[in-house]
Amino acid sequence: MTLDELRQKISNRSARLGVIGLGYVGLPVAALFADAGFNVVGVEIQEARVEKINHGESPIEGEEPNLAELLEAVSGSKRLRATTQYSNLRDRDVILIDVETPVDETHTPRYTALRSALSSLAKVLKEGALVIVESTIAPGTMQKVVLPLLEQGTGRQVNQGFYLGNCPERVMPGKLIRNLRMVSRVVGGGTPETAEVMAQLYRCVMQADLDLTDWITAELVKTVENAYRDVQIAFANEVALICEVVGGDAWKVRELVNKTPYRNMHLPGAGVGGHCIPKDPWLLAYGVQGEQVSLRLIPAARSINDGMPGHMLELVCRAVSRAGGEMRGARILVLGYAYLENSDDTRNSPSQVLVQGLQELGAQSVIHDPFVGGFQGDVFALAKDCDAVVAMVRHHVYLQLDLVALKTAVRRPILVDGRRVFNAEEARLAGWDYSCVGVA
Ligand code: SAJ
Repeated sequence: MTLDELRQKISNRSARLGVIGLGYVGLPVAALFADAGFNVVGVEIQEARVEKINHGESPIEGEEPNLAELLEAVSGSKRLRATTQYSNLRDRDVILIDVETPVDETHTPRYTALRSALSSLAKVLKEGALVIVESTIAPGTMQKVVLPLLEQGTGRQVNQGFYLGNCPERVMPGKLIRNLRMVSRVVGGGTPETAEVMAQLYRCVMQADLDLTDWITAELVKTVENAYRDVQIAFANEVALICEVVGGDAWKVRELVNKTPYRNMHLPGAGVGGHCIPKDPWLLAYGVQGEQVSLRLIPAARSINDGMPGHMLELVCRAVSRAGGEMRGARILVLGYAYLENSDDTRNSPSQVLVQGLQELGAQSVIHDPFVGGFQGDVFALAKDCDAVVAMVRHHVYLQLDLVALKTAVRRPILVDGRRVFNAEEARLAGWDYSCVGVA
């Protein structure tokens, strides 16, 4: 199949699509293309997810507007089918790869899932098919990892026996469908013509800008945009630590700083979690490993943000000590286990680090999270006999929490706020020993 033939098939929606990895990215992507009229096969290793999706149900909890309805519609129309078998990709004209690309404890990318997907795909890849990597990858990965695996696995040359692109996703939990439709994307084609065909495909499901470029630029833009955010958050967290010791309120300082033109100070908080921000700066850094450049700001920002759950633990220890208690044997209620407000996603969540720290001090953690399975109990029952309450996630349900009632449940009215969920005056009027990250 030539790119011109593929253009035709995209134009009349007869192109058969494959999506590898039906997670937070792959599933909404598959559903959107199916909804746009394409026949889509999704390959997913988790059998349980496959079953749910084939029954038109979303395996993603949390508030994801439109996803459930979309899945139900496309499942009914039989335009989206999930499977665990790569053999179902044999007749696919375009394959999107949406597998995880984590970094390990040494901050080295772990491309196991990516390599496995590429090797399995290469065995069945149709002549002339277009492969698009949507996962976030370190600069240089398309050239050094993806391309060799596909050429060796298929025995064919890129731009002749198959076509290859990189179009990093820009989804955000809670806005999966909206972002896929409305947020611009960088389209990195192996050749300008490949980028054009990729853009034609994406225009079938999105209304935002498509910036056509090459592989390395697409890899850089994605990792830089998240490293940028991580550095911005780290700056806010460092200002929070300053305010705590000099007698300020970082939240107020931020509001006033941001009244200055061209300022956009981010929110301080209990830490930085998720599958993007903690990882992508390390993917960017990996791209220059061994080169004559030593990165200082990006690793320092990671260190500051990774230190915030420990700082929350410190604030809890100080408050318990102020009340004459001790951490060993203390019962601590942790409000929020997801990494982001109103999401069920717990990947790299700061709460996990806090709970680990509490355990190491001999304290007992009691976890509540309205979105995370296993932690959705009654917050007042969980608060019973607790020595402190720590707000780690700004889930909307906590904004209406009755602090007067909650105080009657706990043993010690200590409230440590990692996301400025509560109003300090209200908390103190309700009898709480209230402290907040970034406030003296
Ligand atoms: N966080 C702060 N302070 C902030 C913003 C976030 O502490 O000012 C924390 C959050 O609590 C969370 C972590 O950082 O633990 C990440 O939050 P996030 O809002 O960046 O959400 P993510 O991880 O879903 O990031 C995604 C990214 N999108 C993609 O990679 C496609 C990021 O580029 C977006 O900027 C971000 O969503 C967004 O704007 O919502």
